[in-house]
Amino acid sequence: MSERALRGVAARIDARIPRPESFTSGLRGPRTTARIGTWLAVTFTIAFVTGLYSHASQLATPPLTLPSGPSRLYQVTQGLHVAAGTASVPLLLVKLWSVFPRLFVRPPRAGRELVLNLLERVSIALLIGSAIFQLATGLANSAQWYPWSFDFIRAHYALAWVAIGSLALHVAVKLPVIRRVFTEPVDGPADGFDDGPRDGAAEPGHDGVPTRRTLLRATWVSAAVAVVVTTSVEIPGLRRLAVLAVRSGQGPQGVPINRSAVGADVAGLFDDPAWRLRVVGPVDTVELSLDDLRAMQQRSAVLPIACVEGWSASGEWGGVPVRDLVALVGGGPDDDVVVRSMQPRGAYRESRLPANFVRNPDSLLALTLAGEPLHRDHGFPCRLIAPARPGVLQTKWVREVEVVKA
Ligand SMILES: Nc1nc2c(c(=O)[nH]1)N[C@H]1C(S)=C(S)[C@@H](COP(=O)(O)O)O[C@H]1N2
Ligand SMILES: [Mo]
Repeated sequence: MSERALRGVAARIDARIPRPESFTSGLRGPRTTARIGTWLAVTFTIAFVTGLYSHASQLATPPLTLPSGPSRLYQVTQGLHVAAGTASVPLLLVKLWSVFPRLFVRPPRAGRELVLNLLERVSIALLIGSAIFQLATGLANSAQWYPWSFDFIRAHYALAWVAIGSLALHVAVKLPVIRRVFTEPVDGPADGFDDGPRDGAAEPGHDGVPTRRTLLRATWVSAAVAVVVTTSVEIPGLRRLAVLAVRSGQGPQGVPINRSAVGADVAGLFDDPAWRLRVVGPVDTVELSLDDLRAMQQRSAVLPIACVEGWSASGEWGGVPVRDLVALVGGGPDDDVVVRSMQPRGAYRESRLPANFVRNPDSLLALTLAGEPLHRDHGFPCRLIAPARPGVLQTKWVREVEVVKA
């Protein structure tokens, strides 16, 4: 093909790609984008900080000592994490809509401008890509749907750094525009921008086109509704509104079930009369029957199960403080405890309780919930329940407790 013919083809393709002017809604533009963007920066920062905390909580040996109280700490931070992510979905959709025409700005021809333009586009592609990835995988996770083959925790954690890093860069680059936006009125004429209606389009607030203020309010309301209908949080009255939540708060003994005894392959093991709890320590190893455990000093505590997936529910648990078991086998106050389930396979069959959690008297090897022996699906004959701890670490159907050096 001759160069002329090539140019002809290129021109025809170019003519078919829309131009920013092809999009006529006057509701788009910096005054909309920067306001929604500010909210997104807030929700992403909340999700990032609470996500880091959740990630650290789930490490076998966290890099720093995390507090074992107040008992609802993890319930609150993980509730915030899921709520912030959920609110981000409508915010991100409206924000992407508001900047969509800018995708079709033709890049500069050459030189320094072209390089800078490409760099900016790469950073925005990273931001949008990682943001969509985080929201999609997080949402699927809270719906207990795992349609992928990669390790969710590692991928969600790694991409969190990409998202927050490219977000910080983006805010820094856009800071002059953002500052200007907040000095201009939301609606009506503005000095600083050329974001009014395109030729031939109706102005916001006229001829049936809503004002920017209306668009922004509708966006805030959709974000709030998305959170309320999906997040089954323990706020009185709110749970009944969570019609789209995966876990409603129903379940035996008032607490939902994550994995059942049959699902964990422990049916036939958990009610074996020969079951004994093995407690392994630096000085002694003892085997305790359920009656032995019931004969020990009992303690009760109201503690939540707070699943990483975002649901949570509190119950009154009764049982033996873990620290009493540690003392029984000669462990000390600075020892950690590893709790092992009789579940034959699965990621959550073992967890480690750091020493400061062991020292907390509300960390229980629970035998009862709501005053009754544990339901088989809540971990009969006994389970770990400790304050300020992710649900995944509240090991059910416990077989062994081992005292280990921190
Ligand atoms: N052995 C074992 N313990 C487990 C699990 C598991 O799969 N196996 N799931 C964990 C998760 S993810 C949660 S949220 C809680 C839920 O406890 P519940 O089913 O009693 O509400 O149990 C935890 N303990
Ligand atoms: Mo969970």
